[in-house]
Amino acid sequence: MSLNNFEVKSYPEIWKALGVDVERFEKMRCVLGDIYQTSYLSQENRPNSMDYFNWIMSEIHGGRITEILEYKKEGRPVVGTFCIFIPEEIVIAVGGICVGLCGGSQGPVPDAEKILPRNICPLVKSSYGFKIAKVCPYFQAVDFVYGETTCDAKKKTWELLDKKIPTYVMEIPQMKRQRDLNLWLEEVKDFKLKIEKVAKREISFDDLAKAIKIVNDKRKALQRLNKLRYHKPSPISGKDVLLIEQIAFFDDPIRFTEKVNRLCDELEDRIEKGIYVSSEETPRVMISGTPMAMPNWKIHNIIESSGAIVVNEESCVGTRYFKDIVDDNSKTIDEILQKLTERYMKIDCSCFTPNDERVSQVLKEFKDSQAQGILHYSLQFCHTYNIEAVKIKEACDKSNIPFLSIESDYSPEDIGQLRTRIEAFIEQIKSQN
Ligand code: BJ8
Repeated sequence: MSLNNFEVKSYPEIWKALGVDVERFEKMRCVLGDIYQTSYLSQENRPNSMDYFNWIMSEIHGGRITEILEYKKEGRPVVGTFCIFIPEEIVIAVGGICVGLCGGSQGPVPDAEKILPRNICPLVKSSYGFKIAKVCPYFQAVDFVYGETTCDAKKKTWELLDKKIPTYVMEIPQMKRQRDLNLWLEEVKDFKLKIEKVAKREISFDDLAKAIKIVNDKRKALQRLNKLRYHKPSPISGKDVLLIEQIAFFDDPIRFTEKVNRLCDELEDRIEKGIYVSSEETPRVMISGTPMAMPNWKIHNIIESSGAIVVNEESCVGTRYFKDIVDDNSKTIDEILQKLTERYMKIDCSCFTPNDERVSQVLKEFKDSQAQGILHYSLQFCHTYNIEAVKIKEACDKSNIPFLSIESDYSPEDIGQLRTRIEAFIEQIKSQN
């Protein structure tokens, strides 16, 4: 796709039927198209298989929405989520669709700030703002949403969101003792009952086993992609991998897996032929911290336009989403639910205390990705990640790993200041290697 012919396509009729504020959304669509064009299509030497993901972006507000509306007509539930703790396998098991609704854009934040306090996480404000301003076709298309009790900003916002769209909440334990695992298993079972009730059908052993395979395959494809980008020099940019990790939250899982695997085949071929997007000398940065929901490409844009490359995202839009798969060796539905629960309890979100496994995981991924420095990214006012950055820094200091901690929101105001700090960090990496 060339630099000049990209646009996020317009579907005013569909949006109108969904109750979207069409006039305002039309402007947001154009802005997204422009940002995508300058951030993504200006990259040189992209793999050809990125064409599929360009196409997904051009159809992000139409093609996928049309598919989702078709599923709805067939009575398949469409569930909006905000956290990788919501077990999508159970939604897929009833033939439903899971759509990640985390907001990554500044656009609707002022709408949210008319109601919510200003000093809370931008992800929560953006997500809530999208709903109250009616500027997200996905939010308008879902039947209901499932929140969770991970952080205070989210769990209290669900109470307000429930007035706009039915909002159910899963209780996520804050520790990982046996009694917490028991509680989580009960929550997973309740989630299954709720989804069955909405879909008006029971989930069989085969349904769940099939869904687990679909999601395991998706996570395995993402693992494969991540392993390939770890190659030094990298055959694909960090920005492109971030985009794919973001698309994983709303694309059809089977098609997505096939396209990611096709891209991986191409990357293997590139590595064999010595085709890369960076050189041996390009500084390699790993990002660790809070999720970057689409279109939050700010940090990647700065790093990759400053002569470095991002080689890993230790994040929920990143490895935390796909590093673990469900053990598929079960004989009964109870056993599957137990294994599913165990898999989800491996998520090392900073909402847990203690959460020392995350520190080890960060160090492991740093080594695996052949990174040369860690940039800890925390969304503004995310207390748990901000505080946990202290422990990550201690571990980096001990191992002599260049470390930079950044706290930012979605506004473009801090870009200049961030660029100065990131460029200095890249210089530090260069001087230490
Ligand atoms: S498992 S990281 S997706 S909760 S909203 S905690 S950034 S203050 S997103 Fe998350 Fe699930 Fe954990 Fe992952 Fe902080 Fe903002 Fe809260 Fe956030």
